[in-house]
Amino acid sequence: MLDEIEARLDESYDVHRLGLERDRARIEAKPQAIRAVVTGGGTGLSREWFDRLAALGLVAINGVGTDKVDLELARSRGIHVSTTPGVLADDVADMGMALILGVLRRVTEGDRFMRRGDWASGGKPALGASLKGRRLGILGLGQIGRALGRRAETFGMRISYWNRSVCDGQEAWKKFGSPVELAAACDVLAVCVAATPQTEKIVGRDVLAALGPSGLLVNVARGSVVDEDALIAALKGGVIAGAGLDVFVNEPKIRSEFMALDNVLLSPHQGSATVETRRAMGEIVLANLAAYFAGATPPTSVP
Ligand code: 8YV
Repeated sequence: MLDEIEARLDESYDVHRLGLERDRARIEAKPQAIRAVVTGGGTGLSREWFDRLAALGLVAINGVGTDKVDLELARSRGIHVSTTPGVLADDVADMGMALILGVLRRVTEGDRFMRRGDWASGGKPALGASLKGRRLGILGLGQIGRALGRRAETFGMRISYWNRSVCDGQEAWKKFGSPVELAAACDVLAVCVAATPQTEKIVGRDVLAALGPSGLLVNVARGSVVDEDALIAALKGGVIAGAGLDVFVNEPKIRSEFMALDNVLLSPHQGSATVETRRAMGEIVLANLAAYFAGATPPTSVP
């Protein structure tokens, strides 16, 4: 969260930050005093904390993902869960484009090449690959998937998608019946699907094999929707050509194998991490807290 949002939290509330040693001790000494929790989409709130916070009435997520919060448990205790919808899809889609461009045009590789002094000493940088004419498959056509498709179209990419439910108004893009069929028909597979029990490891060995040895995987959704064992094996064994990843299963302590792979562009979960979007997200978090503490329903609580 932006400092300015943190400061506004401090102006209105008695805030205890779990990451600060002294605050943590205060929370642990009197957990029943905590009435609302602000957390990240990738962090959520563990079952253990739910159990300890007896007076909890709101979990305000600074993000759109609810996969790290037990919604059933919240519902059974009458606890509101709010998110920050409608403000972050464009930036996450931009990150998707950044990863596609970064890998296909070898941006970080070129940066490393120059810093090593290889250019100056007569080395030849490797050629990249054009976006124009390449087939982009979008797995999950929600707001982020659509925003990515629109962007990629202007780069000359050919768009197709898979989505669990019917998507109206998307007739121009070809829809495939399964993730495997989509992967087999595209060069770049972009994962934009929400993390649910149904989408866990939806990108597994079969999808990666279908994507093929010149295929590229991009993930701006959640680590859990990709089988990381299968992905690491595919990247090592040439089953796919490369990957651009903004999300991982065990953030921030990601699998060390990723660091050793040259054909992967790694990003530390930065999809929504711009000043503008984090400001907009922060405003929504503040609005949800204000409503809850005024005795009203938080405006963007999950139904
Ligand atoms: C944030 C996210 O990076 O929206 C989400 O679910 O994961 C991201 O937008 C995260 O919530 C940080 O607070």
